[in-house]
Amino acid sequence: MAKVSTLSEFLVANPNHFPYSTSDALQLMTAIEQAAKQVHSDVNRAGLNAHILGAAGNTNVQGEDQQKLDVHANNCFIDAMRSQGLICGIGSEEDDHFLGADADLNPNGEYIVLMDPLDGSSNIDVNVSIGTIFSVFRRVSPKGAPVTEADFLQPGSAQVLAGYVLYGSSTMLVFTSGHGVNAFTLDPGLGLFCLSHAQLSAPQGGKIFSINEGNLLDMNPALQQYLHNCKTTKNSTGKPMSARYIGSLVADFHRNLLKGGIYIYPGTGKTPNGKLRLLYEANPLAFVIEQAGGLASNGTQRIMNIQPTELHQRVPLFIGSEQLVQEALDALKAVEAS
Ligand code: P6P
Repeated sequence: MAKVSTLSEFLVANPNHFPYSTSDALQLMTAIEQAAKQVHSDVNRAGLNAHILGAAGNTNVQGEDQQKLDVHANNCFIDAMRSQGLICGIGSEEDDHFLGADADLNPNGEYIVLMDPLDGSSNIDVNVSIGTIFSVFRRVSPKGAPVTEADFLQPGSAQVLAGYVLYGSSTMLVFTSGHGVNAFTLDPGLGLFCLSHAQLSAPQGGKIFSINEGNLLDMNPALQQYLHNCKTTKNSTGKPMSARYIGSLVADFHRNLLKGGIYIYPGTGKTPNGKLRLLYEANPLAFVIEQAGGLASNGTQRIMNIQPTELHQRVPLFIGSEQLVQEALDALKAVEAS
C-alpha cells in the first residue's frame, strides 16, 4: 500500500510550496492542524455536551448570535496561533477588532491570520457540516512594531496561505500556498491529517447551482433570469441543473470543488454587498478555487483584486467552476450592456 503522507510530511517534502520558508509553513499549519483537531473533537461531541451547544448569549460584530462553539473555536485557533510565535495579528469574525500584542501575539511575528473560526455555526445544533476558514498574509508593517490595520487590509492576491477545515462526515483540511490545492483527511485513530486528495482540480463545468432563493425577488433581475435559465435547457449544460444548498458555505463550496458547481451569495436590494465577508470567507476560498482552476468574483471583478477598506466588509460572491461562474457573470453583463 502506498505510504500516506501526513500534513507535516507533505510540507517537508514540498519546500517550494511556501515562498518564505518551510519551517514557517510547518509552524503555521501545525497551529491550524492542532486547533482543527480540538474543534473536530468538540464538534463531534457537541450533541453529548449540551453545555457547549446553543447560543452564547451575545452577538458578534455582525449582529449574529454567537454560538458557544463559535467562541470556543475562536479561542482554540487563537491559542494555537499564539503558541507558534510567528503570528503578530489575528482578525476574526468573532472579534470586533483585530488582535495584536494586546492578545499576547508576538510583535516580532511576520504573519497575520484572518479567520472565520466556525462558519455555519447555526447548523451545529442540527448536526449539519460546518467549517473553519483561514487566510494568511505576510505583515506589511515593520517587524517588532505594533500590527496595523494595513496588515489586514491587503488584497487577496497577496495571500501566502489559505484554506478551510470541513467538519463533516469526515474532517478535512484543504489548503493552498499558491502551488495547487491539497486536501488532508483526519484519521481520528492516528490523530493526524493524511493526504487524501493531491493537487485537486475543480471540474471546468458542472450541473449544480447553490443559492438561497428565499431572497430571489430582491435580487438583480438579470440574476433572476440566470437562475430561471438554470432550471431550463437554456444554460451551458443544455438541461435543467440541480439545486443544492446546505446553508454552510464551506460544505457547499467543498462539494462544488469536487463535483463542479457554482455557489452564489449575491447582493440584494436590502443588502447590496450580500452577507459573506471579503477578508475571511471570500478571499481564502477564492485563492483555493483559483488554484484549482475555478473562478471567484463579486459579480463585476475578481475577488482577489478587491482592495479591502474594512475588516468585516461584506462582498457578493460568485464562486466555483470556471464555465459556470463565467456564464453567470456574462448573464449579468449582457443585461448591463443592453
Ligand atoms: P443564508 C452561515 O451563516 C453563512 O455565513 C454561510 O456559511 C452560509 O453559506 C450562509 O451564511 C447562509 O446564509 O442567508 O442562506 O441563511
